[in-house]
Amino acid sequence: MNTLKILVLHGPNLNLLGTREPAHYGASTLHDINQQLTALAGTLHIDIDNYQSNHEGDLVDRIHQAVTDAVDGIVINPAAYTHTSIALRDALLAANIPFVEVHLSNVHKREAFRHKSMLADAAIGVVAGFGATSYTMALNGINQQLRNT
Ligand code: CA2
Repeated sequence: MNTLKILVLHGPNLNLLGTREPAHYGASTLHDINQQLTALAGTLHIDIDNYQSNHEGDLVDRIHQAVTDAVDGIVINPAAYTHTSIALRDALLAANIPFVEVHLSNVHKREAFRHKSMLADAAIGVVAGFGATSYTMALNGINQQLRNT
């Protein structure tokens, strides 16, 4: 089986996971989530790169770098930038790399401003509401899509 390259991007404040707001975001830390993803990636022949930033431009730069690095797919939790960032949308469209949008919480059960995503209509799919499991579902989903299985 060929190895796929997947980039996982975590947006602003997700470095705080596990330290507060467990009712919305669960008890797992970002380190826990990255470890779970890395373990799953190992079973799926995926070369995974996990990256978190609190800065929109850093995330845009990382998406540009993904083109140079010949990344096959992106799993992204854009966090609050989901609802605001035309820059992330433009970067993902320009990169033309298939991506899955992920949320820990079910954004549709929350405030109205979280119901709008700047990225969702360009994504392969969206996974929301399963806590840390949203990420493993997204990685399994993008793996299946890219391998056409
Ligand atoms: O549910 C998600 O994954 C979100 O992307 C999380 C974002 C929120 O703005 C989106 O609407 C939905 C917020 C991430 C903030 O993460 C924190 C983690 C721990 C403590 C405080 C914030």
